[in-house]
Amino acid sequence: MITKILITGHFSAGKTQLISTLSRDILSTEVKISLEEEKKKETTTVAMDYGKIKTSGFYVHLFGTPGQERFDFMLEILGKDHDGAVVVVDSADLLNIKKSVRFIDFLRKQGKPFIVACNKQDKDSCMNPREIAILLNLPEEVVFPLIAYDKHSCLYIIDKIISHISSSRKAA
Ligand SMILES: Nc1nc2c(ncn2[C@@H]2O[C@H](COP(=O)(O)OP(=O)(O)O)[C@@H](O)[C@H]2O)c(=O)[nH]1
Ligand SMILES: [Mg+2]
Repeated sequence: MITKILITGHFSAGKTQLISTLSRDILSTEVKISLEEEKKKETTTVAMDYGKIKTSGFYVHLFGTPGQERFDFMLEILGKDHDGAVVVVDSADLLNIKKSVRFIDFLRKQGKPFIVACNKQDKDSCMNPREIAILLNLPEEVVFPLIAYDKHSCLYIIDKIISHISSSRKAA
């Protein structure tokens, strides 16, 4: 069984990091960015990230979107016919968490299963998944911790979205 998973969320949440930690053969469209954004990092995704992994018998295709509103046309394109999505948030950045609401709204409209991955849990200043679930008004069952630098942590997130997809299909 082949599964297509959308990796989305606001700029600098860690979407590209998640895909590149999981997949050795990542296709990425990173370019140098604007002066304002450069305060956060040097490059950004302008079209998409793509990676493929095999886990628990599934081939999983990961499609990462850009995070800024000016690239929303890519979200519309990549957001078509996926099986489920992971919204990555920067748990150490309240504004980033709040900006993830528009991705959640987008996914809700599509009626597809999604989870939230609370990235950068290695940072002292981060909020925990429970706090983030409350802030985003989501059930705790769909909000999970992530350290995108760590492969096991990334695989845990993929396991969670796959089981969420499976249970949504059973319920349908
Ligand atoms: N401390 C910490 N930094 C992270 C983690 N994941 C990503 N980053 C950093 O956060 C920044 C944004 O990551 P990136 O994957 O480019 O974000 P994207 O815009 O969502 O694709 C980069 O500087 C990463 O090195 C993490 O788990 N912990
Ligand atoms: Mg990126």
